[in-house]
Amino acid sequence: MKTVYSPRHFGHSGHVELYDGAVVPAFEKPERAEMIRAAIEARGFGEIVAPAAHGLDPLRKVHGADYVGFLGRAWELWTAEGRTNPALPSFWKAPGMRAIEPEAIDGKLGHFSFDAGCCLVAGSWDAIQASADAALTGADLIAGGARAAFALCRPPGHHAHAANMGGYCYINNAAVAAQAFRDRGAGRVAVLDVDYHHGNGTQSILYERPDVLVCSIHADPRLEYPYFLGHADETGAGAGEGFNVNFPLPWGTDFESWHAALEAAARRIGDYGAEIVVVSLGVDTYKGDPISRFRLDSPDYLSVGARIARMGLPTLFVMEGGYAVEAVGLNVANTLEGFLQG
Ligand code: SP5
Ligand code: ZN
Repeated sequence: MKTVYSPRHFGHSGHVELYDGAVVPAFEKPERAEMIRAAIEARGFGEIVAPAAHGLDPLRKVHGADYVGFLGRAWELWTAEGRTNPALPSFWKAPGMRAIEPEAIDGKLGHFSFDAGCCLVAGSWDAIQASADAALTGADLIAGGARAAFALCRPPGHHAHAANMGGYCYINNAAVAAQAFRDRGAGRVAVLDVDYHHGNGTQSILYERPDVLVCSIHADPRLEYPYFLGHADETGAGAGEGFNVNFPLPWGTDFESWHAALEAAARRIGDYGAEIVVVSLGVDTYKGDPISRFRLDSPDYLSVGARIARMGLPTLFVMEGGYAVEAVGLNVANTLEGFLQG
């Protein structure tokens, strides 16, 4: 299995988030991707290739053109006012206020975000584009006949909505890849999101579509981020009714309970008749994750990968979360090894 990786992710460094009432260095940091790359190299899974540039058109198929334009210009607009801090949003519209894009960058930052978990620094946009290109290059490999590919995306994507960044995510790499598969002729695509957090962006983008089934296993939004989406009764809308499946689980969930949800999701994807699966691979389900509360252990990820393999589908792994830096490489590599042996 090839891995698609770019060192351009390092451009997204020195960024911050609002956490426990303080502005702190983001848990989503460059060392994560480097630990994963090192673990993949050490296991010898296959070649590590650079992403090919796909331009912005594939991004604009799932995101608003105004939002993509904002991401491209935000740092320039922010620094034009003499600032050197990361461009972190802190003003949002409430229901009843008007969704008119402000001219001032401080207003734009709030208009195009839903939390203070995403900021932009000088190299963020370049890293964001490289991350999306990694997912698209992974999709190319599978379209070219590979059984599987691993897009080592950083920054991650599954929280990003069509026109809002949040939760460390800017461009929804999984949705971009799913759309790319559709555009290349796949009839039915599934997204399986195993990150600890609900894939609110992916769900939102694909909610009214029957051509992409979205299944997400995550901490219950009554308890956990992103709080405002990810309940079990969210099953899709319009033509997409029945094509969104959420598996919210309580804090403290162990591997046995978590795996039962994976089994149900895998069966649903099989029943759907998916031709390809995009796996939003977060390993923040790990017991040692600093911001999460599930209890999977490193060997469990071998079983996760093996169950994904048993779906028997061409599989694109897209990297999402996982913040226990010392274990993130091991946990991702175990997932991929379980898949390759499964
Ligand atoms: C891609 C991804 O995994 N994004 C996750 C973003 C999570 N941001 C909010 C985390 C909130 C953690 N709350 C812990 C409070 C106890 N100190
Ligand atoms: Zn997560």
